[in-house]
Amino acid sequence: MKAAVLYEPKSRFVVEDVEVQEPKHGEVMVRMVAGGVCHSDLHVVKGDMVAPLPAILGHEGAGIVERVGEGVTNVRKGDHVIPLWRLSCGQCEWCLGGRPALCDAAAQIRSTGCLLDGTSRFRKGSTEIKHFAGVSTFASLSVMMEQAVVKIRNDIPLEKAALVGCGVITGVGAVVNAAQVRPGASVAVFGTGGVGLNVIQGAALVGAGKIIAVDLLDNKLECAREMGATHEINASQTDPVANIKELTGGQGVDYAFEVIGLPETISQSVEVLRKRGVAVIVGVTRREATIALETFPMVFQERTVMGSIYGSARPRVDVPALIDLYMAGKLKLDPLLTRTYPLEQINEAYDALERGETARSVVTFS
Ligand code: PAD
Ligand code: ZN
Repeated sequence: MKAAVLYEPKSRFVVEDVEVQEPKHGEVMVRMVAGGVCHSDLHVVKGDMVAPLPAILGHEGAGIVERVGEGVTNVRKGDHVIPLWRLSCGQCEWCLGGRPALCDAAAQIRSTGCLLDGTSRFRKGSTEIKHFAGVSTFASLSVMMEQAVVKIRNDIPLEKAALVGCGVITGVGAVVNAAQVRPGASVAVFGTGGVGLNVIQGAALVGAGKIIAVDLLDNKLECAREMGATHEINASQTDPVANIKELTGGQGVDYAFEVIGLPETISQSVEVLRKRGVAVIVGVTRREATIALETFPMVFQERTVMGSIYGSARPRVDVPALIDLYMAGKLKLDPLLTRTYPLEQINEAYDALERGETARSVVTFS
């Protein structure tokens, strides 16, 4: 099978033939149809986020079950599925407590680059190739745990459905599950890429009032308006903090979302809060990053700062529900999918993401 392998940080993807082994007990083999080009993989490429390498990256995607290992009961050959980059074991404290995105087994998979039995299903000659986040969606045939796939209806095009597996659930979930934005509330969103646009879409879905989009690029801000932003600020031309204060009568916003992953914009998202405001950090920074927090407003204005991983969602329930919303015409996926690339052009797809030319693109497999 063909896959995009990253051998070391700060290098390019190598698209090559990789040997894939049969799914073992509790595992499924998925024929990937589309793999989403999300910024989180780019953090690994740049060495800002550490993952066991060499690995087949990719964590957003959609495909069709090709084969199932022994004991698999949730899905069967031919099912359309979305891989979950945080699987939920269903047994740990976090899964049982309704927080499957924090599953302990998912953390183990991520840190080892292996499936739950501690081994990998990918090889290139004598070299073991690791799994990324347990899903490795940049592979024409990938193997993952049964708990890492969710079956979806088969009447949605899989390139569109792929986006739900990370960008959509992360962005919409940050609004609905993490912040629990109230109708009429004011919202600022720093960074309107593939994930930030879905924060905007989530805010529009729950009936937020002002939805203020902040980015450095006009093309992203145009897309933000299409997704439901009511105001746009180009932070390369003007101070976003002063501008947001001005747009809110000097008060600031009820909710601010940072969807870039930079300490300075995280600080800005806290600075723009009004009394009882909530800042949600979604963007992934370099591992060692810190921010300084002005403590007085935290206390005297009762501010909250929180993080959100995987939309603080329950993906097995939320993924099919989001797809139903799209099919009912209530969730936007079409304007998000800017481009489709063959897997062979994955490096070009990431170059275009870095230059800010695409909102979300997917790679497809011939
Ligand atoms: P993206 O590259 O599509 O979007 C980032 C956007 O930020 C772009 O539109 C940039 O122009 C804009 N930007 C960059 N610098 C600034 C700045 N100083 N001020 C304003 N705007 C700026 O990335 P993405 O949407 O795929 O991912 C965004 C982040 O979210 C990234 O750090 C990714 O790793 C993280 C992420 N987190 C989760 C999670 O569960 N928390 C899931 C998926 C992605
Ligand atoms: Zn992602």
